[in-house]
Amino acid sequence: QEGIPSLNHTHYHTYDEISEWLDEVGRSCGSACSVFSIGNSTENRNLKVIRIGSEGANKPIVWIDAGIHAREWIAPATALYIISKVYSRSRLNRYLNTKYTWYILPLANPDGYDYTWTSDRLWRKTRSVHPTNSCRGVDPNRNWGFHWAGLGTSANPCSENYHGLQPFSEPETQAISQFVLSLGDRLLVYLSLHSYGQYWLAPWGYTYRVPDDYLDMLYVGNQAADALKRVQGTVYEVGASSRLLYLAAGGSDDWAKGVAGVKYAYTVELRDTGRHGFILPASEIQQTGREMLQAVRVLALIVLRE
Ligand code: ING
Ligand code: ZN
Repeated sequence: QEGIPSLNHTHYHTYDEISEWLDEVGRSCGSACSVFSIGNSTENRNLKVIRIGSEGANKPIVWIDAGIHAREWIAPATALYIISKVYSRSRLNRYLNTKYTWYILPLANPDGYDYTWTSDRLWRKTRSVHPTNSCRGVDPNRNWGFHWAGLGTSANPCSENYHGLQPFSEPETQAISQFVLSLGDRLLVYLSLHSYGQYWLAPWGYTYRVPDDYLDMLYVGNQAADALKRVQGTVYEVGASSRLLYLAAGGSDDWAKGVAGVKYAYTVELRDTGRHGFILPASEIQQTGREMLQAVRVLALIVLRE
């Protein structure tokens, strides 16, 4: 814990606060981490990633992104919690950071996130402009280049599930996908944090069929959910997103598995199950973070031993 600036996990933070904190962490962590931008949003905000653990030629990589959807505030808050704890110098962390390189992007849709603070708390999409239409934004979880514009997406720019004019039309999904591809075959785990519902979701989203190695994914997902439950009893359901939720093509985990070839690609729907929904009280950030951190650690340990 020593060394990096602390962050208050009892309330949510603005884009500027998060951005500033990440830079401070980057300045103070020495060689143990590095903070850099992988691209820019439509409104020119940085997409800031933190790498934790040294870069080693053969080290496996865990990727975590959060905030693809603007209104799902608990997702970035949980990513920040994980960053502040995964970095701490406990024996387990030292072990995990020696074995793995972690890449975490807490705000995958910074324009949308900022907009939820200033104008519309329930905004979901990006903030890109479509000249032929008054509605703004694309659903960044329907915009990825795998079965793009398939089932569960919309061609209507005013829809919450608008897939955009083409795959990766959004600078955010474009930049993230390019960076994820650059990580190559050392990338073993892709996690995308959303809310809400308490689900640990595996591909596919574009079809009711499941991947060939679905049982492996289910096994690891169940281990993560069990670890999460052991912390304070919170229950997450594990399964394919098309079966537990609905069909949705062009999602990031489908792309991570189908195109980037990441075996363990999941979308996690964090707390709660609907009582507060997207407006989860800030008093639940620490508990959500604590149980999720444990799930992620166990997942990493299992995948390593395989
Ligand atoms: N849910 C996800 C959504 O984008 C999902 C569900 C997961 C779809 C994985 C596709 C792939 O609709 C939320 N809450 O965003
Ligand atoms: Zn979402």
